[in-house]
Amino acid sequence: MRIYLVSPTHYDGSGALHKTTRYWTSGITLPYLKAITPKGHDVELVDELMYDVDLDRECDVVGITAMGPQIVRAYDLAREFRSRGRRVVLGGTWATLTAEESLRHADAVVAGEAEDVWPELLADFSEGRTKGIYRARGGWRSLAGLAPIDYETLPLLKLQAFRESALYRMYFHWPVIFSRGCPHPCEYCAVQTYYQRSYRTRPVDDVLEDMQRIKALGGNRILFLDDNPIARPDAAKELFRRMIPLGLKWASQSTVNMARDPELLDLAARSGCVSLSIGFESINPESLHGIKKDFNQAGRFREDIAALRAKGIQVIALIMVGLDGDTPETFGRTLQFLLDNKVSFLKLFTPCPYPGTKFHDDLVRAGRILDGNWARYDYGSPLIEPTGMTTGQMMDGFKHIYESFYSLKNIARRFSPPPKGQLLESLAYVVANLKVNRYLRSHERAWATIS
Ligand code: B12
Ligand code: SF4
Repeated sequence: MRIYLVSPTHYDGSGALHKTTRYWTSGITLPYLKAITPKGHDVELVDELMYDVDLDRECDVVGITAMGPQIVRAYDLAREFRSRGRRVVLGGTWATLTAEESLRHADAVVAGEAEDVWPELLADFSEGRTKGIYRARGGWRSLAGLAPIDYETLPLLKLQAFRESALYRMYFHWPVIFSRGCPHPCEYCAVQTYYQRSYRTRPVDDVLEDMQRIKALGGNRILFLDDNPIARPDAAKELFRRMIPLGLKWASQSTVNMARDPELLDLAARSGCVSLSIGFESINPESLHGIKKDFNQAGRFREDIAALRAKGIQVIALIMVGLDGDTPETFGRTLQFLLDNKVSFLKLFTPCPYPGTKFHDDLVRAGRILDGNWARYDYGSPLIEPTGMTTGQMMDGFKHIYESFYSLKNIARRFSPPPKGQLLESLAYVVANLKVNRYLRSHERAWATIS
């Protein structure tokens, strides 16, 4: 069969499609689905963030993935394709956690990991039938020997630009996966919900093989697409130790626990870690308790950030505002904390109740969800009624922190001095901060989409 795999973009505040001509990394969901597609099928892929989806493409099956607010566009695309006689499959985090709803928009839904059910689904489609929801079964499969993706045709990689431009080579981060899942209990999190708090790592040899393939293409900047690559510290230490001779630079998400294990942190830095996105979420212990993220221990953040900066690692802070336990007074303290500790980059979130999570279910029961339009389930929309402030105060505080954090004065303050060593990285971060400063001033709803 001819299979067309699509990663949709999302609609911006004005209802237009959010597009870009350049992106700092690329997803691997579609290349990986292509890699696990049984032989004999013809697979094409498109990421709508950068390219247009061809609604009239001659094909037998359209497979659509979706993250967060992209789900609304995914449903719209599904409708368009089905009206043209194509059969549509939806998969990914959102479709998994709302499988029954998603099936109303498609001929089939893959709920959970696709490895074992995708071939079965395609076989059914070939024979003109569908079972509706194809749920991954048989427990969490081993991650040894995952099908290798074709790195040269990553959907958002501009290979020509990569070959020709040193700036693009600094900008583009090659995606690699070390682990899947996360064992922590954070109640708002779609990841632990999807993976049911399971956690698996790939054999280090397999990961190094991916890195060698990237190096062979001239790449030396890696982005781990993991949510928590250090949940098994011994496995992470083995990986980092063996990465040292490769001489790569890498970035990742991580829990703050990275800063609390000196051996792990040292190996991370020596293996080329230059920046980490860390879900601090709140400086308020009570707010962390409310979302079951007590392991973060806000009282240690100051020391943690200092430890990371001392290793030359740029800290990207992920912070939620408007949690239960927050009051209008929390905004000022949060901003002060970010400035005093010289955080390099900030992503703010208003609480987002992703359907399927306990956080969502509790808020539905409490009647506190303000908006059921999935298109608004982005980083910065008022989706839940806060308890310690009005919704207006939450949004004003959100904008105030962003504006102040990215003001020219505070950019200068945060990078004086920059994290130890890695001066070129710091310079790149200053440029990124200046870009955000400009972007925030020129885009009304930029707050909701920084990623
Ligand atoms: C890497 C990543 C990114 C990268 C790459 C994005 C991309 N386009 O691929 C970056 C950092 C850019 C990113 C951005 C965003 N992300 Co993101 N991202 C992830 C992350 C960490 C890993 C996803 C991944 O690649 N996994 C590896 C692949 C192989 O696994 P997979 O995608 O799950 O696919 C498997 C199955 O799910 C299934 N499957 C998936 N799709 C489909 C489709 C079909 C047809 C089939 C058959 C099967 C199938 O098959 C695969 C093999 O088993 C996840 C967290 C997570 N662990 O899922 C968040 C996550 C998916 N992202 C999320 C969000 C919200 C976003 C943003 C919308 C945030 C924002 N507001 O900007 C943006 C969207 C940007 C964009 N336009 O793409 C949320 C989604 C929440 C939800 N309930 O939907 C997650 C769960 C993070 C979270 N903590 O909540 N993201
Ligand atoms: S630590 Fe991060 S990935 Fe893990 S459950 Fe909490 S929010 Fe989710």
